[in-house]
Amino acid sequence: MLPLDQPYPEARARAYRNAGYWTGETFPQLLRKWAEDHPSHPAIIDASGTDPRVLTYGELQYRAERFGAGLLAQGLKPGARVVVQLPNCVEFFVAVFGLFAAGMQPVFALPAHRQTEIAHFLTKAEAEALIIQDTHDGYDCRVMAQGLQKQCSNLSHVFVKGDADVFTAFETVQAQPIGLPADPAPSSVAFLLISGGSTGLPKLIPRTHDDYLYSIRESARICGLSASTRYLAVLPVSHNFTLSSPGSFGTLLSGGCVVLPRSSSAGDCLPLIEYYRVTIAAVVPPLAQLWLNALKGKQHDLTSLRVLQVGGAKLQPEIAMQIEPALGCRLQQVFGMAEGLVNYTRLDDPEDIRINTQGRPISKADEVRVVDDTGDRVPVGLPGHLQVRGPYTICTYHNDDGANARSFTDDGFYCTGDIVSRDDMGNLTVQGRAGDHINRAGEKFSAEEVENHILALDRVMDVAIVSIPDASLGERSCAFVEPRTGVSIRPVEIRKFLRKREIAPYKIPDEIEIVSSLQKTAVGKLSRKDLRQQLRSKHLSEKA
Ligand code: J2J
Repeated sequence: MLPLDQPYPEARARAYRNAGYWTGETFPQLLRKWAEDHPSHPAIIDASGTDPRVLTYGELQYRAERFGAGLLAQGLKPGARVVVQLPNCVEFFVAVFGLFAAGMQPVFALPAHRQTEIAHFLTKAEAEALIIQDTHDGYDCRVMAQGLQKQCSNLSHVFVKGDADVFTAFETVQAQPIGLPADPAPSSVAFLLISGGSTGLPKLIPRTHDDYLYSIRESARICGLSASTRYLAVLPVSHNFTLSSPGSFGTLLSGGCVVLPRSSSAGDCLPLIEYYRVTIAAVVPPLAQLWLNALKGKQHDLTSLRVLQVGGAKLQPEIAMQIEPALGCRLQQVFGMAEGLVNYTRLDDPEDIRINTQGRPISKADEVRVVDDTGDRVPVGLPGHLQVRGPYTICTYHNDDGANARSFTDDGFYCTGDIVSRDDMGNLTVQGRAGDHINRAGEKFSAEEVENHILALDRVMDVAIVSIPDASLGERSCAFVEPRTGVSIRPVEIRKFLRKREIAPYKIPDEIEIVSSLQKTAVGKLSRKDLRQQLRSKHLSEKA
């Protein structure tokens, strides 16, 4: 098995330790400490089902360690990697902290992922186990797991929350917490996150206890978290934003309480804010807009809410402006990435900064540079490629030489793919993306990944996928499809084919245009990037 590693150069690692950024703590150790410090304080309120379930810190430790011991009793060994695909529920936290206690590494999949993506994660991570819910949003994850067992020879264990059918029921994975391994090294990899994907398939992001805990600790401080924090986890709990900015982990680290709603809708979330006196919530821009609309004419007591964080995609200033008056709380913009760097507008920043920028980095040790195409720095205020190196930004993806060669500079900076400008205070404003990736309401995927799926259709000669600005989603995707000579194909057939290929539904193109020739639809012989650019412009001018 390829070892999991995040090789920060020795000199930088030493500097981060000496500066007190990396404290040597680890997740399993912290869970024990939290449970000792405030055992009966609620850690999680799960309001996703019919009856709310409350888990105290003591119970979280108890259940997590028993679950971890249960995994060992099932024959899994410390060091095993386990893909976790659970919606927002108590079991997510039991599973993840249980895996930490058993010395195993979770791989965080999103609920929207389907068999194709999960197979890719299982294979790339060499994972032996999968933790799922029985069904989610009408999709039967057990059927997916059966397919995965045939597809991935390394998958030996499937644990199911709910009706387990032929698999092992999550609730039965329990044992006396004896024989749990010693705490891991703080510099070791705690888990793998999934990249949004700029080219090709999603990549695996190894994060260490040291680096992740630093980013969470500082995020919690920047966002003013304390033991009285009630954090509403609106977006999927396994996404980096919801985990760590400051997210559920930041809330637990502060002794606060995480509230889990049934869905992200205003109808589910606004009453929960009122009922549980939620103090902070995090959403993507399209959701902020939906909440604003839902608030019109409706009375909700949102006086407990201190901060609404908006991130994951660009928040337009016109929407940003409406948030504070409508919700009666502070707007905080968050521009982050699973690879590391997270920027926040600070709660006491002037209004102009809060509305018009995506904030500045967490740490003064974040080395941020904005460069032109040749790698030279651009002057303050001008747009350029964002590159970063620092105490919680990765130096490598797992098991992906191609991506590693593309994504890091010789001096170890991560090339984010974002085009930003920076003001003289260090605040960043996101101007766009250099690569061809689509950010659809905060859910990202690469054009190339979906193009490759469409190219698998016999009747397709060529295809290009582009992002189109969309009033409610931020961006939507449009596929230009060129059929082979003498055959025809209809958009509905392409959609059906893609659904059969078991990919996350948000990757299925919102629009499909059949064209006779891609190169003629654009003009001249073009690079892929320029072709996409021309198609996008043409589409926009036609619609206008
Ligand atoms: C514009 N683009 C943004 C923003 C992310 C906190 C918040 C978000 C993420 C996240 C995260 C943006 N304005 N405010 O991990 O900890 C786009 C950029 C970025 C990519 C990363 C966190 N916030 N983006 O969204 O790994 O293009 O992380 O490079 O999913 O989302 O996506 P992801």
